[in-house]
Amino acid sequence: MSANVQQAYRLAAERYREMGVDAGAALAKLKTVPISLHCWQGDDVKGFEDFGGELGGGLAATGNYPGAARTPDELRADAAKALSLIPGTHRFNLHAFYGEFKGKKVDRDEILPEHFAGWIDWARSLGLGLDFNPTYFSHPKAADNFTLSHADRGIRDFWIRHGIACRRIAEAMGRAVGKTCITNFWIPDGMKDTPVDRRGPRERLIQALDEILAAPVDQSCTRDSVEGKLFAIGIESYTVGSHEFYQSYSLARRTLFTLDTGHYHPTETITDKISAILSFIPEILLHVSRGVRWDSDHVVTLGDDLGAIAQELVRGDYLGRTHIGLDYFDASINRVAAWVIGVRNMLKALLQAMLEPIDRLREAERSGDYTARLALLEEAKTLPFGAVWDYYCETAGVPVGEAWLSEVQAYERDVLARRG
Ligand code: RNT
Ligand code: ZN
Repeated sequence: MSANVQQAYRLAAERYREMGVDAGAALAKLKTVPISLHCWQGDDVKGFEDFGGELGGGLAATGNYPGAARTPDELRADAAKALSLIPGTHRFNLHAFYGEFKGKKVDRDEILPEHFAGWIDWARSLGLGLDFNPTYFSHPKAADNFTLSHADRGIRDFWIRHGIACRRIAEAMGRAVGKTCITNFWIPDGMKDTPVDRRGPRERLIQALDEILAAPVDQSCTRDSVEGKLFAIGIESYTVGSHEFYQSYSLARRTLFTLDTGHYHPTETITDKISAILSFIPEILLHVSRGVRWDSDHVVTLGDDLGAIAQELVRGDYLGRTHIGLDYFDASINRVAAWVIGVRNMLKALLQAMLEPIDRLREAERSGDYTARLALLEEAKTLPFGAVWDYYCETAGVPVGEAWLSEVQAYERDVLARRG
């Protein structure tokens, strides 16, 4: 272990002790928090269906950085590289169209656990939990941006069968890896221009979801979550599965509820929603993303928005009830780096929150001393958090500071650059 890292940590821990904070306890806690790494950053949300068309559902991955994964083996290798540069034990989040179909046309309503056997073996070999997402976009039957709420019964039924197939796969995944797999439902359904019937699609969506959830699965292996959204490109005026729709649905049907940080008005953050929702819904799923001007899904950076989310989770003692996943796709930079930067930032934000002088802050607030609360919050920002983070990386056996970048650069040279 580097003497500098160790010495800096010793001094930092001392400084934190003066503030009433136990740095060692924070690190022990951080170690227990898994982040779900989203498969779709590795290939710009393309998936592995051989009949897959363009990225649909109003999603857009922009940029043409070379080296995107083209096969499941490449995606696994890239993700494993990223995970080797991130401290802790994490999870991997798959979309249904990332199955291994071996050149066969297996339609979305025909997918089976066997198409994910390669992923399950890989996850087991790395000790990863798995999460899952039905894919309701990039498909001819989703071309008009209606799926589960489609007016056509046949199309609706097709997507209902897809949802059921996905829950069975998630169940198999959860059972095989021994960690509950969260199945996240997001559908693109909505309209470019103002509809005259907002009610019909919502009623159909409720019915379709109810039919999907009626299929029995072992809840210890998989749990369901529903993700609301404000709008997408080409779906600007009406989203059937809005925030209010799914918040109500999850409360009524006892599913989890997914908050994606990019799915609100540009100045609206999810910080205040966490404690409000967790007052009534037992567990939430986060899609941590970064919208720049719109739901642009930029790589997550360590800023105020991320910090505030982490603080809410830590201060409210919500980590045990929150599944943290990332959701962005930047095709303009090295995709392995995009993963590493985002997960390391999520962990840094959590660590920073765990290192807050929370007892003193609470005491200041309780006694009405808001001057001290503000002063302490601001002083806490310059406490030597970086030394604690470096020490955590070093003890976890991953690169300290920017040292991970040269590993990604070497991987780009030796592996990514050789892809056609
Ligand atoms: C779309 C949702 C959804 C997707 C992924 C690919 O706006 O955020 O979660 O990003 O399922
Ligand atoms: Zn999302």
